[in-house]
Amino acid sequence: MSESTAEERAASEVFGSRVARREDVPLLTGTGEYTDDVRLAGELHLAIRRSDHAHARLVNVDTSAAEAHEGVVAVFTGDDVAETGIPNSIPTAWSLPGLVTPQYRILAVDKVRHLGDGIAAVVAESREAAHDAAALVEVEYDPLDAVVDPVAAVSGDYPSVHEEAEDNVAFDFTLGDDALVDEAFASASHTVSVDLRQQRVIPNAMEPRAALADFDPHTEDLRIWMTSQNPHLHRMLLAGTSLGLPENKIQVIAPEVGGGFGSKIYHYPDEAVTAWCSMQLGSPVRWQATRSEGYLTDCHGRDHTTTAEMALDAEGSVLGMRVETHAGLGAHLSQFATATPSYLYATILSGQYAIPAIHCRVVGAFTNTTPVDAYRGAGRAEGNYVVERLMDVAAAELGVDAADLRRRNLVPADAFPYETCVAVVYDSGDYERAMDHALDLVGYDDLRERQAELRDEGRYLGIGVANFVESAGLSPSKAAGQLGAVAGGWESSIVRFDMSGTVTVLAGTADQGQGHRTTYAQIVARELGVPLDSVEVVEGDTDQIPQGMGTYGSRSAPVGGGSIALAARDVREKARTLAAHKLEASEDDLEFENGTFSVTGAPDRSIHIQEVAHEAYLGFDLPEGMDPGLEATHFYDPENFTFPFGTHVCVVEVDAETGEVAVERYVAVDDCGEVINPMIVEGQVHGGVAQGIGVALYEEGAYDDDGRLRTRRMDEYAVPAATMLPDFETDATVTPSPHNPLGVKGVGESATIGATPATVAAVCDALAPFGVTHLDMPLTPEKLWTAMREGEVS
Ligand code: MCN
Repeated sequence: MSESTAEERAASEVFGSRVARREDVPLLTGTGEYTDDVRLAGELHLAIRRSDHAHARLVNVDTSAAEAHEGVVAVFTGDDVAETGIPNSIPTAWSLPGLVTPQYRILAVDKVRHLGDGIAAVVAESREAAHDAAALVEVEYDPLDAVVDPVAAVSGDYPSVHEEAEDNVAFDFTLGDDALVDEAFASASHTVSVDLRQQRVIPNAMEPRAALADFDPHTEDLRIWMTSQNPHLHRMLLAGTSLGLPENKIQVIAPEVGGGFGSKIYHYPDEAVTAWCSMQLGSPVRWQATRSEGYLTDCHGRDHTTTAEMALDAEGSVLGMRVETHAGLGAHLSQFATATPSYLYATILSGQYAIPAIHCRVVGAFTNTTPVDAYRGAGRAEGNYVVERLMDVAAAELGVDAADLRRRNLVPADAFPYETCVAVVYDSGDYERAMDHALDLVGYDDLRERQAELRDEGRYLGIGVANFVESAGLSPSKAAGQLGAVAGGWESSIVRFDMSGTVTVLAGTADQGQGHRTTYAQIVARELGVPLDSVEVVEGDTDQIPQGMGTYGSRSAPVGGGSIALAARDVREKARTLAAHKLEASEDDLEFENGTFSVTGAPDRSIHIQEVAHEAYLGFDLPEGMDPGLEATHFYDPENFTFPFGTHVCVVEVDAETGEVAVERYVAVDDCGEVINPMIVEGQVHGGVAQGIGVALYEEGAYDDDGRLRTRRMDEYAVPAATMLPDFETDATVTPSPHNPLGVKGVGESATIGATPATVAAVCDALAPFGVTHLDMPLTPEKLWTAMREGEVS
């Protein structure tokens, strides 16, 4: 909590303080405005009739009964959409060599490829009428065999999901030096191998996806409110690839967005269909996903099947790693479906360790399932999981302590910037310091003693240590472009003084719960020395904010925050010139502290930046050649990712009778460089740990062999409740990023990345007496009970 009100404190102290989140009052009192709260006169409601089969040819779609239903205004099919000649394509945003990119239409024609494929759009005067009529659309199918598993999909035993990819392979990606890895394995004293499943998980934002589209047939302007993590990207994709409208005729507004976790990055068919229906009918059209519809259509995460091997020398130094992964992509390529299991995954496989040789192959497979894309931790979670599981399996097989083996292989603090053998340069780090701190906090040595005592009593305590490193804030644009990205990694912000001295920040990122309105104001308060309360932050409206890339990949603090700081500094420099003019001093003789410019050695000759702003807008007395006004736009394109890191330790007890896991303690030491707001960072860590533990112990998006999603409701998909989690013990070390203007690194995904391997390690450690070295997630009581019954007690 903030100890004093922010405005009473010197502005320079605001950055780094536990300022209370400004956004919480409307969010917690129910007065925030979400897409579903926006009301327009004459709104119609859209329901999308989805497929009854995971894989089938469409023989006939009869809409007559639906059209006759009371209240129905129109029913459209995929053929109706195609006839209007729009581009009709949901694109992928990252190309890879040899990538197969079948057309992903906004409504299906000819064939359905998963249960979420839309077949007809039913627009009615009420939501109920639209849903009732959607059920009346009569669809005749010619069913085909479905495939849900990424390894089976490319085996040749199943029909093609797309004609363009007969073998169901969308891409076959490799990174690293194969020959060097072979040499490492040939010279190794020990080699270990593990087969891993990183199961499909389903994002669970509190607010399901929604859109309200309003097309004006006279001006041909389209305004769309939607649950978006990146309104400008949605504007660009609606314009260029799905609807074919001029970009400057579209306004995308993301009001409050109730969580995203990646799922609201993407341009989905549903929002495009909503807008297209509004264009056909000239009326506002609203679509609101139900929770089950979201489970079927929001991009899922993970879905990796991996064989990973590690080669070590006699002292336990890692010599090399070989990784082969089949990544399920689902039925269609979503925007980052190609980047997530390739560049975001393979480039982080070195983890925190100095590993001289790594080779990774990833086969991206089409399956008859919901498209898979980035989910919190995306790619980096999967990569860290692989190297951390290998560390644990190697430690068990070598008979050494898992923390010791990790320590032996850490990249040393004096080796930064550190170039890995998988094509990235870690900007800064002190891995051992964070690891020592986490082990101290948890009391690692004492815990090991207690573990031994409890084992004698037939109780199974497990201690899991996970080190992780993450790439946060995708950049730089030039390199991303060379690797296949179709958009850059920059961010853009405007910092604007008003005449009365208040400041508005227009940011191209888009909050879904991360607290940008607080932390961005903290940045500006420090840079400009103005009270926190005089700074307003605006996000999420493409008509107010000219350009932006959005919020994902933990980029808002390092990239968005960087652009805000640089824009504020541009403003400060213009203000300095004007202040020097007013004070009749040289700019070089001016000091700037807490918002006041003063002449060195003559503190009574001073002027506050808010007064300077007033003068800038009066325009009566400006230096020669200076234009009126005080604002700046800054596009910031970082020279590298930032690489946050940390060590998490999970302590569990597994009930020998039931297989139930009790998480007893959870210690997280995170390093995200300089911290703008420690309370917000802790909140991010808490949420991330909860999600990471959820993946390890409870969550799985499960299909049956016919491609039917078995987990279609919240009571079928186990999201952890607060009562299932311990109090989290969090702390931080601070290793600033050397290239970021604020020294910050991202934190939004870190804890998700650390928590999953730490929890799995803890459970496997608890079951070590039963000969267990690895079990696949989710670690359900049944799975553990069976492993204990089948295992040999040592
Ligand atoms: N921050 C800070 N100091 C730092 C780093 C970050 O004070 N050194 C603050 C930032 O200013 C911001 C928050 O922490 O208020 C998260 O910043 P950042 O790590 O830049 O992440 P983003 O804001 O870009 O958020 C994206 C990230 C991702 S990728 C997912 S997924 C995720 C997450 O954030 N989804 C979330 N956290 C979430 N939190 C909520 N409540 N809801 C989601 O959907």
